[in-house]
Amino acid sequence: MNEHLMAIAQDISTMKIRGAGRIAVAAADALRITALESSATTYDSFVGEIKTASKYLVGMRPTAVSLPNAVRYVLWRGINEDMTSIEPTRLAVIAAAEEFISNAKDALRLIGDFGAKRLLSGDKILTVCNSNAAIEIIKHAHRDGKDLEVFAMETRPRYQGRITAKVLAEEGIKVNLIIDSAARYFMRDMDHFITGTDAITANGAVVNKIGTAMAALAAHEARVRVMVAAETYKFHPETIIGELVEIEERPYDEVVSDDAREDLGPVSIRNPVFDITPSEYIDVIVTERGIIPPQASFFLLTELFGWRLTGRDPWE
Ligand code: RI2
Repeated sequence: MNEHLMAIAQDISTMKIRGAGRIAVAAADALRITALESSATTYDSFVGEIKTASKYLVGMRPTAVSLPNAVRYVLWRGINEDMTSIEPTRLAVIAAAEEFISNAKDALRLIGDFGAKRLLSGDKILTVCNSNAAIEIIKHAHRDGKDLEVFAMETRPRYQGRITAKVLAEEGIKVNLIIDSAARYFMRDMDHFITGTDAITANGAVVNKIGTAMAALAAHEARVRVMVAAETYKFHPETIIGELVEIEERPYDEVVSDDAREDLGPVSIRNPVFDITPSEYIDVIVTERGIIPPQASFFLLTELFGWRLTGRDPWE
């Protein structure tokens, strides 16, 4: 397999490349590089190489649907079974990957634009983890001259909330870093809870970093609006035919040190990375196609994927 592709896949697996959007863009880029550098001499061996690379990539992280969706985008547009010559196929795969990457960038800009309209000067905003899409909304509103204050949940165990806090503070936004369990304490002062997502299901449930569902429940109880920022490639096509979203569980050493592990003896350390927020706790999902209620997820999914929903994965 292409060594650049394997390095990118490794970075996705170890979370050196993380964040559902960045993972998707990195996967599309890995396929672009594979197509560009392939030394295959026949159409069949070229397609075989791209499919093997795709299958390998989608196995790197199980929950973020952005990863298989990015790969689907490239394969559906790049590989056409009617085409039998290698060079046009290589160019089509490269073009599809470049198109995905460019669309992803445009989507972020539009999400920022649409979501920012719902924020008012003086608003206090809770965030979780580190989401480019959520950050884009906050930054956009700030650049529009709105005076905002952010409360960033630190997001144990990997503390991605610190990245969010730093990035927004660098923009000149007032930011407070809080421990995750302080979310309810501060909730009464919040106007919005803004989050990104790794996958949205057909029934409008939002899969996101562990702790999101707890904060959304507290927001619901306190009548604080919950806004989810999501490019449309975060919608999960297979949930429409009943598939469940697999929740990734990562190693114990993200939670405790080896010394603490030993000290705890037979205690098992569990580290699920994502949780599921039901649609009842979500007010709006901000996509590049506009703002939708979570209940519209089914319709958006059928529009996005249509007949392809029950088809075989293009890397099979
Ligand atoms: P953007 C992240 O997952 C977080 O859960 C974040 O909310 C989500 O991806 C979406 O991020 P992880 O890769 O695509 O850190 O909005 O596990 O950047």
